[in-house]
Amino acid sequence: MATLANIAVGSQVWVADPVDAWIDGEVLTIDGDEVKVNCTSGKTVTAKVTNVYPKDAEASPCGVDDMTKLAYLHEPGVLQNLHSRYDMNEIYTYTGSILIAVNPFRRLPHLYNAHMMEQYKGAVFGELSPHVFAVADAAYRLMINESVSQSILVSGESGAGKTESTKMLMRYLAYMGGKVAAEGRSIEQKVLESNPVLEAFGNAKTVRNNNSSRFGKFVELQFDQRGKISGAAIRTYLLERSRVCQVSDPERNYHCFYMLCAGPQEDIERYKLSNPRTFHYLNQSNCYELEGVDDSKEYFETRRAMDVVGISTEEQEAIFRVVAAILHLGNIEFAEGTEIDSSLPKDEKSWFHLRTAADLLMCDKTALENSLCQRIIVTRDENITKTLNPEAAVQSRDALAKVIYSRLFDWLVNNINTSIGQDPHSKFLIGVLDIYGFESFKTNSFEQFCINLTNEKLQQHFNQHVFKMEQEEYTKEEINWSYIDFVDNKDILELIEKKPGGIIALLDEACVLPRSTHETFAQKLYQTYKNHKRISKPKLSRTDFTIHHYAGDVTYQTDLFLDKNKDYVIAEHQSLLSVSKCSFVSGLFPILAEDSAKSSKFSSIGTRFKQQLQSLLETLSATEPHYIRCVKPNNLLKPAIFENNNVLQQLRCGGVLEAIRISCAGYPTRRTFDEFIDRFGILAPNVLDGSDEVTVSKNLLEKIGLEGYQNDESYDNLAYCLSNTTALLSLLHKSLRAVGSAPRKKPPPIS
Ligand code: AD9
Ligand code: MG
Repeated sequence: MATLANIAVGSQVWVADPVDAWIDGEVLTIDGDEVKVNCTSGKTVTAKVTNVYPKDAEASPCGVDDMTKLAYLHEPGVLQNLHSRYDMNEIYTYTGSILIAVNPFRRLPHLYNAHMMEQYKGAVFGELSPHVFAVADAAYRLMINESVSQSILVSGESGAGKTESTKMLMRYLAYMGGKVAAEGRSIEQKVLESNPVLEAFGNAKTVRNNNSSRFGKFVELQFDQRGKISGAAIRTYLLERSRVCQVSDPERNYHCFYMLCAGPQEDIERYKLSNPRTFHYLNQSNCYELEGVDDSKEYFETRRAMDVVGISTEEQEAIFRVVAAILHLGNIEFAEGTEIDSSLPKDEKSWFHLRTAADLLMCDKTALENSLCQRIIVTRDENITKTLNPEAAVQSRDALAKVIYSRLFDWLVNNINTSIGQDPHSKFLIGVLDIYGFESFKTNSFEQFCINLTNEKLQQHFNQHVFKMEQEEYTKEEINWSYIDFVDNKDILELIEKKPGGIIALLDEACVLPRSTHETFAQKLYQTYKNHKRISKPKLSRTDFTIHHYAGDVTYQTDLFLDKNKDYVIAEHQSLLSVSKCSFVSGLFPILAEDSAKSSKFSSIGTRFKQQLQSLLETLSATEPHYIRCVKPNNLLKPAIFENNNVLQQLRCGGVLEAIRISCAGYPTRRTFDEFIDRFGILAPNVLDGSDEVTVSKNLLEKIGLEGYQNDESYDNLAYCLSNTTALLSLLHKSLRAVGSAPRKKPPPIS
C-alpha cells in the first residue's frame, strides 16, 4: 500500500482497476488522501492513496524468476511478474520455495525432454530456471542426503495443470530412481503406465478441462537405501460416481466408454455395442469426440498400458465387458407393470438391453430384472416383496451402474498396487499429491463440501509449513523476527470435523435417524451454529448454508447431502452380482460374512473421507513438503491469454498471496550485497570506497538514515522489510529525477 511518504508527483504506481485488477501509471497530483494517476492505458484515474501501490519503475520487462527478488513484493508486482513471464513462455516462477506453474495450453516439448532432465540432475535449487524437474530433484536429493521422506503437493483449480505437472514429476523421479529390471517390467515403468489406465477410467471431459481427473490421487514412491525405486502405492480419493449415469452438455462420461465404442469390430460385436449416440448414459450430452483425440487409438493405448501394469488379457476382457454391461443397463427403460406401483422393462428394446447386460455380467436375467424392479423387505416373521414404480426402478438401475463402476475403479487401483508391489523395507518415500483445488460454483453440493474440506486441511498444512520455513530462514541468517499475526483456519476444520457436533457428524446423524430430511438437517445446523463466525444461513434460503472458507464464501445446497453421504450397496444388487458366473464380477462383490454383514454399522462417505484425509495428512506430516501451485490463466483453455482477476483469485485460493503476506511481515526482500550496492550506490556515492561489500552496504544505509534491515557478515544476503524497500526506491526515484534520468552508473569495483 502506498503512503504519502513513499509516493510523490511523478511516481510510478499501480492503481486498482475493476477490470484488469491493477493498472500502472504516473502520479499527476496528490490532494489530501486522493491521488490522480495518468495510466499508461490512456485513462486518468482518481483513487484513495490506500488503493495505490508504488511500482518498481526499473523492473526488468522479463520479470524475475523468484518473487522474492521483486523490489516490491505486493499483489500488483506479483501479478505483473507472472504476466510478463507468461508472455515469454516462462511458465514457471518461484515464490521462495513454492513453484508457481501457469498452464501454457500449448505443448512445450523442449521443456521436458531427456536433455532437460539431465540438466536439472543435481543442479543447485534456484541455479537453473524454475521448473518442476528442479522441485523433483530437490526432493530427491534431500531424501538421499538427509534421509528424510519428501512430498510434493500439487494444487490448483480444474484445468490448471496438476495432472500434467504430476506426470512430469513422476517421470523425473523414475528417471533418477529407476533401475533396469532383471525380468519383466520395472516398477517405474508400471508406475508411469498406471497414469493412462487410471485416466481412461477416472478422467472425463468437463467444461473446465477436456481431460479432467474426477478423483484425487496420492502416489507414494518407495526407495531403497541406494535411492532406487523399490515399490509404490497409489491411493485415490472420492471418484465422482454420478457421472456414470448423468452427463450434462457439453461434457462427456468417463473416457473408457467412448474408447470401447471406438474399439475393434470384434469387440463391438462381442459386446453388442454401437454408436455412442445410441446409449442413454452417453447421449444426454451432445459431445462425443474430443479435439485432437482418437478414441480408437486411445483404446489400444489403454490396453497396452494395462499390459504393462500387469492386468492380464482375461482381466482386461472382463473389465471391458463390465464397461459394456453398464452401457446396456443404462438403456433399460421401465413402464408401469400390471399392479399399482410396479414396473417392468418398457419394450423389446429394453428387454434386449436387459438380456445383454445380464449376459455380459454373467448373471441370471430374471434375477437382474427383479433386482431392478423389486425390493425385499425383511421382517421378523417373513420376507415381503415390494414392487418399485418405474421412477424408482430407474433409480435402482442407476445405483447399480454406479456401484459396479466404482468397484471396478477400486479394483483397478488395488490391482495396480499389487502388481507394482510394496517394499516393506523401504527406507524413505516421495509422495506426489494431485488433488482437486478449491471449488465454488453456482450450486455446490456434497462433493464440493468434501473437496473444500480437503483444501482447508491442506491449507492448514501449507500455512504451518510456510510459517516454519520462514522462521527457519531467519534463524539461519540470525535475523530477529517474530511473526504474531498468523492466520489459522483451525476453527473451520473444527466446525466440519468435530465429533460429536461437527457438520459431518450431524450429517451422519441425519442419515440414520428415521424421518430425517435435508430440511431437518439444515435446521439442526442453523440451531447448533447460530453464532458461529464461519457458518451462516443465507437470507433467502431455508436449506442452504454458507461456509466462510479461507479462500472465500461458499454456499452449499443440502438437497442431496443425505443421499450422497450414504454408502451402501442395495442388498438385491449385492446378492445378484456376488453369484455371477464371472469370477471377476463376483470378486467385485464379495459375500460378507453373516456376522459382519449384520453388525456392519451405517457407513458414511463423509466420515470415511474424513478418515482418509486424516491418514493422508499423517503421512504428509512425516515428510518434508514441496509445493507446486498450478494456475489457469484463462477459462477458454487457450494459449497466450492471461486474465488478471482470474489469476489473482487463484493465487488467493492457493494461499500464495497469504504466503507472501506471511513473508512480508518479516523481511521479504533479500539481495546480495553486491546487487544492493549496484542498485542503491547512487544514493550515497561517496561511501563506495574500497571497503568490503558488507561495510559499504552498512555505510550506505547509515548515510541515508535507514533502519530496519538486518545482515550478518557471515551471510550472503542483506534482508530488509517492505517499508525499507519502499523508502529506498522512493529515495532512488527522487535522486534519479534530480540528476535527470541518466543511466544507472555502476559503482566502482570493490576490492
Ligand atoms: V483437473 O482438476 O484434473 O480437472 P488439472 O489436472 O489441474 O485439472 P491438467 O493437468 O489435466 O489439469 O491440464 C489441463 C490441460 O492443460 C492438459 O490437458 C494440457 O492440455 C494443458 N497443460 C497443462 N499443463 C501443461 C504443460 N505443462 N504443458 C502443456 C499443459 N500443456
Ligand atoms: Mg487432473
